Amino acid sequence: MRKSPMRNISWPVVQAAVVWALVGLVGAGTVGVAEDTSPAAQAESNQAQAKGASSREAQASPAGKLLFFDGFEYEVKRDEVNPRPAFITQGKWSGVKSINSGRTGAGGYLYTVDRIPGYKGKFPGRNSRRVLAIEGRPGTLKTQTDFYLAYGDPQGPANQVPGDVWFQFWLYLNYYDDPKDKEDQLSGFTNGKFLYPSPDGRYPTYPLWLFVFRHSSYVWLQGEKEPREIEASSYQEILLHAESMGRDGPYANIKKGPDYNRWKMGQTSLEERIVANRWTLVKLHFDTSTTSARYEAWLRPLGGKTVKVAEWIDGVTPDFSWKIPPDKVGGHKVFCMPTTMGDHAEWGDRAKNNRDCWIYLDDFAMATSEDALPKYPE
Ligand SMILES: [Ca+2]
Ligand SMILES: [Ca+2]
Repeated sequence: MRKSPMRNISWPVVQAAVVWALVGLVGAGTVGVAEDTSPAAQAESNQAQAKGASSREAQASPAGKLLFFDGFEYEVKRDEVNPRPAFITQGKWSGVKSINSGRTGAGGYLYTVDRIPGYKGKFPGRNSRRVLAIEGRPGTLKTQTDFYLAYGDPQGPANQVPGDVWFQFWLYLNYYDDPKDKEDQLSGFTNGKFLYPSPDGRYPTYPLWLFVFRHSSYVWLQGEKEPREIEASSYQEILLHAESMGRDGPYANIKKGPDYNRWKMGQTSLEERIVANRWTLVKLHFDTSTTSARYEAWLRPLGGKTVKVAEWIDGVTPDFSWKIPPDKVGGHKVFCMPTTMGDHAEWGDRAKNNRDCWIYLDDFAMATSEDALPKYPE
């Protein structure tokens, strides 16, 4: 049972249901009646916001639609409890759970910053003066986190996160040893979900895909005969990993893998990885809009080149299939980011290895096609 991260989610997200009731729904109801807070209006508002920064690209891509964009150019404080922070009022996220939003059991902070300890360069986002800080404390607290920003309305329509969906964001894992010991951010990373969608808005759930960060991963490198498990070279490096298990058995099927690994889609190239103290652009494509599914991922370091690091395509990737049952085809209502990091205290010794981490994120975007995502000159 514990081998599957899909099942590990169970307890933390029990609380998510409560959050939906308290923060997501009640929160939306407290907004003035003049303000349209429907997801469609929010997406439009955010799209307009993004267009302001990238009007040329938006005009040049009539086919695709930018559904959501947040550059995190607003202030959310770390050391002040606010149950309805600017993530909701300005960022248009539908919910938030963190220590500093006053939620118990969160195990982490979510806030925005205008500087990163130890980092001297510019932020990589459009006209960026602020970025999101994701501070996970599974090491200090010796248990799994359950903190997140939520997108989408569980009472709203299906496919608010479309079946064919693109995500893109800049990510920075900080490892900074302050000589004065005032701003140490000695991140380590063992494992954690990062994008956790739900088909019906409820949690825990079996999404059609789950995007995970891992220290140990199941990769199948191009040119190699078989997939294999590998460990990242340090805890300051993160491997991308996607899963598709399904309620009635694994949908993704890596045919040369053992039963317990058949749905774990690791990187297919290690030419690029997420490493500490460097901004990396992460671009993701999930398509479960037909019975034949796909997952692709690209990484691009700031100042570097784009490298495709994962390709799992039903009908194309050899010795692999990913068939979505016809009645499950489509997308999801909501997603949460990041949710769980580290292992739960109830799982015994494993939680002893948990580590704290400081992840920074800029220009989060979700779109219906690649050409609608913000572009950054190489
Ligand atoms: Ca920004
Ligand atoms: Ca230090």
